[in-house]
Amino acid sequence: MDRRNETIKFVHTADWHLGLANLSKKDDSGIPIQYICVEKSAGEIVDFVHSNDIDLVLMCGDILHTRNPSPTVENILAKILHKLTSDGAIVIYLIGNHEIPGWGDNPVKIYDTLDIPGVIVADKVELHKIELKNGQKIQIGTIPYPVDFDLSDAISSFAGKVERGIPSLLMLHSFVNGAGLSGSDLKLLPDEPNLNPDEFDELPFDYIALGHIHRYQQIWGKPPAVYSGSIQKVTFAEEKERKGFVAGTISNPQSFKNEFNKNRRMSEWHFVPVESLNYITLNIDVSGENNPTEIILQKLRNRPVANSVVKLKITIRPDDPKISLVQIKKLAQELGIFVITNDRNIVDTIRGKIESAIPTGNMSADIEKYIIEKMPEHKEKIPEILNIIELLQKNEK
Ligand SMILES: [Mn+2]
Repeated sequence: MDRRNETIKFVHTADWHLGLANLSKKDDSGIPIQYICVEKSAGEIVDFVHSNDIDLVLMCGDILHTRNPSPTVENILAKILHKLTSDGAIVIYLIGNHEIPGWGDNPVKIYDTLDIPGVIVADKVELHKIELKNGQKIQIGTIPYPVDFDLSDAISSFAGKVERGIPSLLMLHSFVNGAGLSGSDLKLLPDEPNLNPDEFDELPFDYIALGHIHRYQQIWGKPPAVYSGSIQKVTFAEEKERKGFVAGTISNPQSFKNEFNKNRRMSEWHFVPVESLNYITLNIDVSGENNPTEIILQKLRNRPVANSVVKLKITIRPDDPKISLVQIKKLAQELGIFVITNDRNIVDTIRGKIESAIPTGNMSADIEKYIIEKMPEHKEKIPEILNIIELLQKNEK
């Protein structure tokens, strides 16, 4: 069937950070659990691409977490790209800051070298003219993360090149001022390359696909400029966020028989959520309780926390009975919780609470306790220090 005048269907995704493993949990074969989570979310995108007959997949950068991925990570990506393109969809893979090599080639350059059908690697400012599986033509401007060029210059370079009358998209990996950050974007540097959203105003594109910020949002209206956000939560700061991708269409103006927007095609899009690893913080106050471990176990049993990373924030007093981490970990395993933060954090959380417990009001006793816990190497100086405190207190009176 000739679909040249029909709607172009696209999927827009970014910031998979495949290869990030900041949790210690691994599967039985030793693969970090987060690789598997990304692969699962990507699998949802693959299913969507196949069941909706998608023409084009826009991957807007930082799909890989590092510029030198392990063979396992490379192979997971290869499997996904193979599936994405197996029904004729074209994938454009834009290079984000995490994929820029210090020297030499980027980690997906091999797809270019091997001329893998359906995969286009976009590692420079360029206008790609592409024919899609049904014969439709599309122009795609690509702006990778700006290391050695100016963003505004890159954007304005397309002005004279984009042909009116052919659908056009822009892909960009960078920070746009005013974007709402995701909990995992909080480490962005203040001197991050950026541009103002009004620089998009009236650009000759039907849709601007953005990557870099991990939160789904529209940042400009004419043409629409949208961040798809990331597909997996990676921090507790993202507890309440939704992760997913964007699915959209660009309609040929011929299918609009009215005067509306004659010069511009009509683009529509919506957010498609995917399943993400959950991050959950449980605040549990066991101060003054006789059996704090049982209270914590009960709280865990009562919450639907499977497929989650759970952080326990426990409030406990120094004289309360000790908490059994062994029992907590055993239950966590039974419940299918991936990790209870990492070992050290939970110990620190508990110990931290003990250390910062309300002072007794007896300065000498508090200082003695502090030195024993925090500065054991100065333990033998305690009598001397306490003497000085006593003298000072006397002088005060
Ligand atoms: Mn990025």
